[in-house]
Parts: sequence; structure tokens; C-alpha cells
Amino acid sequence: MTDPTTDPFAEGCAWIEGEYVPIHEARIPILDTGFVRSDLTYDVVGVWQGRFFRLEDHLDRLLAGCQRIRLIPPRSREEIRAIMIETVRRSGLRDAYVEVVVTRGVPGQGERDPRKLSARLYAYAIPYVWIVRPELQERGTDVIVARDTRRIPPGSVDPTVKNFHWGDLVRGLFEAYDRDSLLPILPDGDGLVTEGPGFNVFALVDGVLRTPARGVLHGITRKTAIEIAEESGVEMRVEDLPVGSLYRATEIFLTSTAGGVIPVAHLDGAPVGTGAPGPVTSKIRDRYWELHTDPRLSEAVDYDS
Ligand code: PDG
Repeated sequence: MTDPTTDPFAEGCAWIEGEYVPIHEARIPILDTGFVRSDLTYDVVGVWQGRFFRLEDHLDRLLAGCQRIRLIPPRSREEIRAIMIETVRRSGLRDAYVEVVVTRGVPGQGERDPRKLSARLYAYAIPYVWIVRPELQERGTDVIVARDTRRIPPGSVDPTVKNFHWGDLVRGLFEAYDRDSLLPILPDGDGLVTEGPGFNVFALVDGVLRTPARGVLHGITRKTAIEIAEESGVEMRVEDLPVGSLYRATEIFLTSTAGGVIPVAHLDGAPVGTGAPGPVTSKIRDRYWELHTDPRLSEAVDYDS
């Protein structure tokens, strides 16, 4: 185990341009188009009790995203995987948030043609991040449906390619705070539910669990929740979800690598169901964490090598 008082990597470890550095020393080149143009894709994987959860699914999504926005990663899948594992090993973190970013790269002077750039890779591991801390998850969090903020349309920014275009999501967060809530759910221009800042949305409506099919990131936590629902005999539909149906939901939960399956207790200030996490949500949440030790979905980091 690393000692946080003496080990400079204990607060996190980054891989930048071929070198592993303590997280607070990691720097990116200021002209990188990832920074100045959000021209990139990224992924975030969770490590829980020393095990990566669904690393291969995250790598699949990262590489599919690169292809969709015509980025050629500078390293192979195997090299990217090894770098991610090494950032965790060097940090010593047992519960970690591991991010990998592929940017379009740094342009030569005056260069505006994205085809002329060479992609860059960045990766880091930091302590596990909670969108909603576990104590509050026990009671359920408060959300609003944003009224003044819509999710950017998929024809502008493809939400299935994980991206840093968080302008709408951050604007939604401020709207939630202004309305004495904690998190926003963003609708699209047709009054359908999309997602929120870092999470997908599920609602139990008329006894059927539903999550939006379109206009969202295909979350790995979402995928896991869908699989658990199906295995548990909960009727599950991936389909358009009108905002209005949220107000009839008896249970709502959010899903994210950063916090897992997050129960919602209040929507626009009114209780959802009983105003406490419901039985379907609790079952999926418990099973989600159980699966983190399942060797079919997780792999151990060898901290001693
Ligand atoms: N939708 C958006 C817009 C996201 O950014 C994320 C993940 C999800 C859905 C859920 O996907 P998954 O289940 O694969 O994690 N974002 C988280 C949270 C970022 C944060 O720090 O708030 C992530 O990037 O880990």
C-alpha cells in the first residue's frame, strides 16, 4: 500500500507523453486541440477494491468513438490498456476513477486542417469519484427536469462519442442549483428525456423499467443495469421516454461509472414514489456492486509487480 504522506503518486498518477507523473504535476500542451477545440474523445473506467470493472467494454467504446470522429489513436488497444493499468498500479489506489483521453493533437503553426494532426493520448488515475456520495444515495438524491436548458442535438455533437462538450450539462447544473436541487435531467427539443451531467436516466413507469434509446451516451453502467433488470425478470424497454412520463414514475435512478446506480428521491421538489429508494432500484444497485468482484466482468490490478 502506498503512503500518502511520502508517495507523490498517492493522490493519483497520470501518463503524459510517455511518462508517468504524479497527478498534480501532469500538464497538457496548451495548443492541444483537445483543450482549445474539445476535439477529442475519452472514457472513464472504475476500479473498485483493486479491480477494473468492464475495462474491455470501455476500450470498445473508446475505440469506436475514435473511429466515428476519425481519430487514429497513437497507441494500440493493448498499449492503452497497459497504460491505464499502470497508472492505477503506480498510484496504489484501490478505488479509482481512470480516465483516458485521445485528442486530435497539436497543430503546426496556422494549421486548421484536422486531417494534418497526429492524435495524442493522455491517461490518469485519481481516487474514485461520486456524482452523489454514498450516504445521500441511501436516501436518494434530488433532481429537476431542466426547463431552460436542452441537451445539444445529436446532429451537432454525437452523444454516443464520449465528449467534453459539457456547456449544456454545466448550464443544467446551475439551473438545478438555482432551483434548490442537486442535478438536472436534460430534455431534447422534442420533450424527450436524454441524460444529465455524467449519467444516464432510468424510470419505472407503469411497472416497466425504461431508459432513453436515443440522444444519449451508451453508458456501461446503463448496459449493466439493463442486463441486471433482464436477468431479474424486471420488464425493461429501451425506448423514447417523454419527459411527462417521469412524473408518473414510481422509481427513478441515474447510472454512471462515477457513483453507480443512484436512486432519485425527489423530482422537481416532489417525492418520486414513496420518496425513498424503491425495491427495483435497490435490487439493481446491490447487484451492480456485487458484479464488481465477478471475474467475468472485472480484472484485478497486480499492485506488487
Ligand atoms: N452520459 C454522460 C454525458 C456521461 O458523461 C456519462 C459518464 C454517462 C452518461 C454514463 O456512462 P457510464 O455508465 O459509461 O459511466 N460520465 C462519467 C461521469 C463524469 C463525472 O465526473 O461527472 C464519467 O465520465 O465517468
